[in-house]
Amino acid sequence: MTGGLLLAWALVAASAGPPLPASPAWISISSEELRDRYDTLWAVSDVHGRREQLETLLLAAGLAVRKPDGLEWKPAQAKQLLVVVGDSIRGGPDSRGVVMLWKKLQQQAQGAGSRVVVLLGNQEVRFLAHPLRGHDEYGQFIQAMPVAALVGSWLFAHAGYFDADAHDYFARIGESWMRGDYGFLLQPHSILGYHRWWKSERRRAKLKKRLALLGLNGLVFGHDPDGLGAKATIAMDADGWFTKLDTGLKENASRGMMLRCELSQVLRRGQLMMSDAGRPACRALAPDGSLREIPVR
Ligand SMILES: [Mn+2]
Repeated sequence: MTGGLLLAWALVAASAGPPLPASPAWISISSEELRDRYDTLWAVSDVHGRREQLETLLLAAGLAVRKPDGLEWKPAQAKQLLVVVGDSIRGGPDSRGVVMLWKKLQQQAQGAGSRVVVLLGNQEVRFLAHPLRGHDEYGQFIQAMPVAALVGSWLFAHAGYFDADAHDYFARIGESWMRGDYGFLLQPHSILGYHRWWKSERRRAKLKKRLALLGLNGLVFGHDPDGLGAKATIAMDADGWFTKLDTGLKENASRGMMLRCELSQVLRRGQLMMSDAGRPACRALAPDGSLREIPVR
């Protein structure tokens, strides 16, 4: 290795700080665990109570089968990791049906050698903060939802932006989540609440720096149906740092999509690569089962 290359490598290695500590308030899945346990990484967000549209997507993805009592995880469907990036509830007609389906699929996926991770969105936090929320199965499942997931080198979080040092910010998330005090997460500029931060180049640059300090190189988020300026579709930014998931199910702007990443294609030398020579490395699954190239914005 030449001196220049060695210096460049040392600078890159030194730029990442320590990883986040473990916490029940977020999920951490290392690149090694991804490589060893999963073939495919899926993500969906902002289902907003549209259970029928969600079922169509899960069937099209081959992750679920229809049984007389509703959808079930496909028994042989192993090595699939599905991350649900918040706002499963409110907007459409069947929030309870969506949450109970996640609960059932989460249990069945585990038995099949797969995993379903269901994260909080601002709508779930608003539900949890309400004094009259139920403490039944529905309320308990929502209360147990983590705030974010660190999967390989990507962060999955509903709005995605955080305006502080990552270790400080996640420490505060952990404290408030453990206490069941949702004021911090309810703030309009929280990691679950901040609308349209992606419109600001300055914020995008700041967020990239904060993610890089955690050793991360990508964010997958929902929350804004026009995220990155793309409506009714999943989209990726030109630098391959941001993927937005919300396709506008809340307002019936689309029938929904799921992000699908083949880990053999996107996992390179311990890092997830969102883009490959400027083109998105993942695909968008449409309700008709077709896999589409993700538009770049
Ligand atoms: Mn939202």
